[in-house]
Order: sequence, then structure tokens, then C-alpha cells
Amino acid sequence: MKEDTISTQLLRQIVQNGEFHKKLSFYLQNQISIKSLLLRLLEKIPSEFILGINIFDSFGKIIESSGSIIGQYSTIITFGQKNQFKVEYSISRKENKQINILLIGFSKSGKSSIIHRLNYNSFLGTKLHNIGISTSQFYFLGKTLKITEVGGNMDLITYYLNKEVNNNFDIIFFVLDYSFIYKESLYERIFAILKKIEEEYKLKITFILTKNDVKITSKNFERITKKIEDISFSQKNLITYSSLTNNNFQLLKKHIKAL
Ligand SMILES: Nc1nc2c(ncn2[C@@H]2O[C@H](COP(=O)(O)OP(=O)(O)OP(=O)(O)O)[C@@H](O)[C@H]2O)c(=O)[nH]1
Ligand SMILES: [Mg+2]
Repeated sequence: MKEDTISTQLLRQIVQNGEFHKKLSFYLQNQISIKSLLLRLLEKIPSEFILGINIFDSFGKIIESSGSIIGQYSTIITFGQKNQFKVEYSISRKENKQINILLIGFSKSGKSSIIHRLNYNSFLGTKLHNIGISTSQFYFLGKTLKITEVGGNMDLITYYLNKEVNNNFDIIFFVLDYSFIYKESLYERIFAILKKIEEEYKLKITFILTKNDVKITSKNFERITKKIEDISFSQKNLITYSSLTNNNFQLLKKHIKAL
């Protein structure tokens, strides 16, 4: 954080000075996308830094976003009598590093919501079903994250893991819906494949048990951890997480930062 002080100060000045508020009012009044204002703002940031900005309306709904955002800082902008906007921004030094992540798991397990959290620091909240393979790329803490999302039923996932995974990936995030009781045999089959991949390609595998905000019996956690133990992966990386409440985001962030 220390090395980014100059840029952070610069950004604070831009966001908090009257000029920015005035411009923002103008943009809002004339219904011009605030994004264009932000893009102009971005030009003032030295090129070795990445600025991320999210603008939320008074209901907390995201209306504009740009760049990588972890919400290190925030400021409230009021406009008119009722309009209140929250601007969250972050600054990080660009690193010449790309991390290739395979985010894989059964349909509706919560994969896209995790990506949305990492990219926009907000809950996706829509039921957008990804068909096949989708990729996204964005900055996260200065690094470029390239995420390949693969979802579907057991057959599709097995096919992808067996045929398409190679050492192009830096890590596999296997996403499991923590609130859903999958069949024992399903875990066994999928974990066996993952174990094989771990050995063959020396790939790191991390399990994300998501939706941990949902009331579940601790039995599910025990079942899953036991299954993971039984398989004896070389590193037992297990993160319980909620995209809805962002519970344990720090763990996820730390994990990605260390890659
Ligand atoms: N309660 C709760 N619901 C969540 C959470 N994450 C995702 N959901 C919900 O679970 C459903 C599926 O979420 P997605 O993120 O679209 O899951 P996905 O794995 O990308 O789904 P597909 O692309 O269709 O395979 C949606 O209705 C989400 O709103 C969470 O942390 N908590
Ligand atoms: Mg999805």
C-alpha cells in the first residue's frame, strides 16, 4: 500500500474536490454516462497504476464501474435533494502478471457471482445461466485475472477436466454450493479426477464452498471436508465464502494475491 500513496492522494484529490462534484452533477443532469467522466479521470492517473471505480446509486445498486475494484476507499456524493451516490475506488500498481484461473463447478453453484464480486465488488443478483465456457479478464490488485468459467452437469465437467485442462492454468477453483447436498458418489468421482489432474499437471486446486450465508447443517461441511481429506490432495485449500454477504472475502483475496 505504501508505494501507492502518491497515486492514492492524487485520486482522493480528484474525487473529493469540488470540480469533480460539479462535473458529476453536469453529467448526471444531462444523462451522460458517468463512465465517460471516469475514463477522463483515469487519464490523470500515472500509467503504472490502475484505478478502479464503482458508482452506486442511493439504493446501493451499481450504476457504473470501471477497472478493478476492491473498494479500498469510498466517498459519498450528493446531488440534488434525493440523489446520493457512493463512489468506491481503488488504486493499485500494475503488475506484469496474468493469472489464469479455471473456475469450474456444477450449474448454479455460484461461479459467476464470485467473478462479479472480484470484478465489481458487488453481488451479481441476476440469474444469468452460462452455457458452455465463458471467459472474463480484468485487473485485480494490479494483476490481470483471466478466468475461464465452466459449468454444467457431471458429464460436461468431467469432459472438460479430462480433455481440456492442461498446464495453461495456474490454478483450479472448484466451486461447490455449500447449501446443496450433492450425492456422495458425485464428490468421489469429481475429486478423483481433480486429484489426477493435480498430480499430472502439478496444478493447484482450491475448493470454494460458496453460499455460506445460507443456513445449512454443519454436517454438509463435515462431509465435504472429510471427502477432501480422504482424497489427500497435496494442499488442502478450502475456502468457505458467500458472494451475497461477501463473508470471507479477505481469505479469497489473500489466496489470489499469493498466486
Ligand atoms: N444465498 C446466496 N445465493 C447465491 C450466492 N452466490 C450465488 N447465489 C445464487 O445462486 C444462483 C446461481 O448463481 P450463479 O453465480 O449464476 O451460479 P453459476 O455457477 O455461475 O451458474 P451457471 O452459470 O448457470 O452454471 C443465483 O440465483 C445466485 O443469485 C451466495 O453466496 N449466497
Ligand atoms: Mg455462471
